[in-house]
Amino acid sequence: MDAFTADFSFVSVLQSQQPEVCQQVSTIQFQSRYNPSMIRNVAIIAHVDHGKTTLVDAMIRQSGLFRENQQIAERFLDSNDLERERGITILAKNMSLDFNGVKINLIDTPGHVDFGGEVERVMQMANGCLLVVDAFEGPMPQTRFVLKKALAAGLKPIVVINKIDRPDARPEEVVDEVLDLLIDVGAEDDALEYPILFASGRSGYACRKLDDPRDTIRPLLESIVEFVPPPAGSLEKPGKLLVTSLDYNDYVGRIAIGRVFDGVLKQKSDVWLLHEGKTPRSSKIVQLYNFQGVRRVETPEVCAGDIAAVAGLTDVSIGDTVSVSMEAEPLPVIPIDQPVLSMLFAPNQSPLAGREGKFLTARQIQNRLMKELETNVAMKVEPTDSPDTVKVSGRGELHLGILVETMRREGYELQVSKPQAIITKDENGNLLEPIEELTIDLPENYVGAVMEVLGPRKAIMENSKKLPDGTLRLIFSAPARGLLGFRSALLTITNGTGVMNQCFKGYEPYRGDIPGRRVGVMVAMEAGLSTSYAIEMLVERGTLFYGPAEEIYVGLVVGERPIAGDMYVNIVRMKHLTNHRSSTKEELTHIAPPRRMTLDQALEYVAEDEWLEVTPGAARIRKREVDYKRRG
Ligand SMILES: Nc1nc2c(ncn2[C@@H]2O[C@H](COP(=O)(O)OP(=O)(O)OP(=O)(O)O)[C@@H](O)[C@H]2O)c(=O)[nH]1
Ligand SMILES: [Mg+2]
Repeated sequence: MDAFTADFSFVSVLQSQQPEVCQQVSTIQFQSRYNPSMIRNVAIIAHVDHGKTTLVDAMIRQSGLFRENQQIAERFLDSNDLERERGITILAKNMSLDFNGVKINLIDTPGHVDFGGEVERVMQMANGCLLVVDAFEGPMPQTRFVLKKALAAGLKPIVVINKIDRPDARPEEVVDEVLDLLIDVGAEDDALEYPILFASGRSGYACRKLDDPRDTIRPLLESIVEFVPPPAGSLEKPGKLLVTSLDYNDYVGRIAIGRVFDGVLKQKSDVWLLHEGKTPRSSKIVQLYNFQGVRRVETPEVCAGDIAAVAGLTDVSIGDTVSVSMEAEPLPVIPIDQPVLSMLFAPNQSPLAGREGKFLTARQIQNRLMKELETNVAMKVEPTDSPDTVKVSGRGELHLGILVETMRREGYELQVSKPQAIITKDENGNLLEPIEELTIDLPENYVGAVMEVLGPRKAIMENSKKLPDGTLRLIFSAPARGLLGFRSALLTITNGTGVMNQCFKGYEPYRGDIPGRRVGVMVAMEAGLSTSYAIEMLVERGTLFYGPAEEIYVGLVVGERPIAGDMYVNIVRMKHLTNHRSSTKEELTHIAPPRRMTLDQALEYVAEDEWLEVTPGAARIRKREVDYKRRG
């Protein structure tokens, strides 16, 4: 194991919150009890990839939490496998540091639009936020989204123009753009009072002016202490905590996390769970923790202002108030935006079902989904006409895709449908559909080709501008359903140079039919093992998804063809007369290898009359109904 993997596994342990293992690593002393005036709760918010996690990383490293010679993986906070593989944050995370006797609770949030629910959820833990903006890219759609959410939650931002080490950084212009954005979202009265800092999370420094020395992250920590208001709340009032996150642990079960708004919560004490419109439920705090660095540490009490984790509360959910008194009013909850895309989830019914998975039945799948709902607040699960099938709704392709990927890794097999935009009606019965703001940065010469693809998808160009490096930024409004699968189309059209971002804008009148994007597919009409003989004949008619000697069943989508319509093909055909099955790779060296789709690509590709079969090792697309008339 090299140093990197070693450290990563070590940090995974940290993140799985097993305090005993982590005890040795912290050199910093947290006080056992902080007065609310000595606490700052800060959410880090930004557009995807603008450097939130790296910045939090720098603050934690420089706060003396790790031994000096200790090697810690970059962005060690993005600790789950999918986060590391994709280089993005999926779940918001809590950690804290002690800066000159002030406890700073940091909440790292995901920047990808699909995980916006996570950002909304944790806003209520914070009293201020760092609005991080990339010094080259400037404010992006999600910057606006998270800023609006923060202002709505009453958080005043500290603006951090980040990545100023970038050779193409243009920090002064980006400051102006951020001020424009602040005015645009209605924060003009205070906009000029917000502190602005310049930083490079990766190089580990922050400064108030561009020509200040660039050697430490301290100015950022000082600004937090100075500018973020300490949490309100009185130590005298009865203890009250608002649950904003849930976590699990094999030893203690469900763990509720949130800020203590008033009073003191004590270990082993009896409490009430309150929720607007529900009768109070009596419960008990079995274990109590607060955050010290990247660890959760058991503590006899947590006081107003601090963030606590509580184990032992049966049936606690996000949005509940944990209260010492039954008579107290439940704390208000910020509403979460509605999902915009939905997909059907059912047990895998393919002929190859059950070969790889551990969990196969409708009941197992639905229980897993119910568990997901407890923490994934922006997700919904509803029954359908078929008892085996449920409709799962989320914020976007990635939100749903990550769930499917997580389930397959846990050993589930399932089949899912093409994601569909959730269409509603206004009071007059007119159809409304989710509309996204789409931003595309691309070299000028590809504009024509991109417009050609976006036209039929009912996108309307709203704005365009030239960026300092000569690329163009085009801003569209487009139906969410028209953008399904657009990301890969854009990459193909622009030879990988186009960058797109989308952000939910709102429900608007339905923009009319969008023609299917796929031309035609080849569908297997016989079951068996694919043969190189058949493949050799079929490659002339399109692109195949399977190579020789693979298991094929009737109805499996085995390739794509450039002509509209489904074509039923025999990919298991053997050479006549000799009846010789040739499946050796050598004979096929002159034939292009099959196109293998990742789960994400398959989710984009699957059509309405098909299922995507997902198992721990495979993602196969198949027709729901096999058209027997057209076979053979
Ligand atoms: N040049 C430069 N690159 C940086 C800096 N900070 C982060 N990056 C790079 O930017 C990319 C994104 O960094 P992250 O810290 O994961 O960004 P994030 O905002 O947490 O991303 P999400 O959580 O997925 O929204 C990584 O490739 C980092 O190495 C910086 O200060 N300078
Ligand atoms: Mg991150």
